[in-house]
Amino acid sequence: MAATVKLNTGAHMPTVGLGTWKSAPGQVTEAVKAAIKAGYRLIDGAFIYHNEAEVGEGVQATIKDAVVKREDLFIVSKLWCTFHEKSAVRPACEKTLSDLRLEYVDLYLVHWPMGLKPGDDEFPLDSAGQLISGNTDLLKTWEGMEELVDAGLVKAIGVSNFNKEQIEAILNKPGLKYKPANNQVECHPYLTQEKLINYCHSQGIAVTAYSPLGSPARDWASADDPPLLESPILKAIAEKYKKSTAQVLIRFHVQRNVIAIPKSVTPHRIQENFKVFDFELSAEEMKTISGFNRNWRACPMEWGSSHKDFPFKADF
Ligand code: NAP
Ligand code: SBI
Repeated sequence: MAATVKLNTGAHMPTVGLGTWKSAPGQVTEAVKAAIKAGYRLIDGAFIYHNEAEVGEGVQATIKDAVVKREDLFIVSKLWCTFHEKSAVRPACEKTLSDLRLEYVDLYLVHWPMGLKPGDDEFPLDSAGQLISGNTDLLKTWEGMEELVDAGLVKAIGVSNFNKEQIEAILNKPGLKYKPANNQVECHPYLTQEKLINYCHSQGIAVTAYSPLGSPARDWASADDPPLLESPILKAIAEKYKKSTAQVLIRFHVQRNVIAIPKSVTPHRIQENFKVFDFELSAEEMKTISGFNRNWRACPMEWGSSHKDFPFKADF
C-alpha cells in the first residue's frame, strides 16, 4: 500500500504523519526529532497549537544533523479562524513560517470554515458560550490562501473541517485559481466519513484523518464516550497480526488512501504508530471496522454550533 498520496498539485503527501495538538512545547521538539528519525516525513501543526516554534526546533535540528533534507519533509500548518479576513491571511502564514523557521510550508489549511471576530482572543465567546463570528466570506479567505501559493510561501492549500457544500462553494467560485488539495477531517472507525471521503476523492481532493485514535486525551471526554483503543474486536484483529490496536486504527486509513496523523509525545508510541506498512487488513476486517461507524465526534466543536458556517449540521 502506498506510503504517499499524490495531491492535485503533483506533490506526494506521506500517508502517516505526526500530530502535534496538545503536544507540550517542552516535549514536542523531541517528539518531532524522534518521529523523523523513525521515518516520518509529515508533521501536522497549526498556529492554534501554540507550539510551532518548538516544532520548528525539532525540524531544524534534524535537517542540521543531516537526518533529512528540507525537501524530503512535508510540513503542514493551519490558518486560525480569527485570521479569515483576506488581508490577515498572509501575515498569519508569515508568523507560522517565522515560528517554524521555514521558507515555506508544504500544505496550509483553512483550519475551520468558521471565521471568528478578529483580535487577540482566539476563541471569542458571547454570553451564551457561542463563538462570535467575524464578517468574512470563505471565498474571500480562499483568495487570500491562493495568494500564498503565488508568493511562494506555501506549496499547496487546502481546508479542514469543511463539509461537502463548503467544498463545493470553493470549487464553484468564479475565477477559482487553485482547488483545495486536501480536506483534513476527524476520521476513525466511529466516524468513518465514507460519503465525505468519496466526494473529496471524486473531486481530486486528498483526505487527512485527524484524531485517528479517537483523541483519548481531549479535555472534554466523558465517561460515556466509546473508548476506541479499548475495543475488544480491534484488539483481537491486532493480536492476529501481532500489532497494537493503534496500528490497526492507523492501517485502516492507509488502506482507504487516507492520510492519518496520530499524535504522540511518547518515543515508543511514535515509532509504533509508523510501523503500519508491513501488514494488511483483509477486506472482511476492513468491512468489520467500517461497521463500527456511529457518527460520533471526538471534536464536535459545539461552541460553534450557531455560527453560519458551522460544518457539522449537514449530513456530510
Ligand atoms: P489522536 O492522535 O487520536 O490521539 C492522541 C492520543 O493518543 C495522545 O493522548 C497519545 O498519547 C495517545 N497515543 C498515541 N499513540 C498511541 C498508541 N500507540 N497507543 C496508545 N495511545 C497512543 O488525537 P488528536 O491529537 O486529537 O489527533 C491527532 C492530530 O490531528 C492532532 O495532534 C492534530 O495534529 C490533528 N487534529 C486536527 C484537528 C483539526 O481541526 N484540523 C482537530 C484535532 C486534531 P501520548 O502523546 O501521551 O503518547
Ligand atoms: C485547540 F487549540 C483548542 C481547542 C480545539 O478544539 C477542537 C479541536 C482542535 C482544533 O481546532 N484543531 C485541533 O487540532 N484541535 C482544538 C485546538
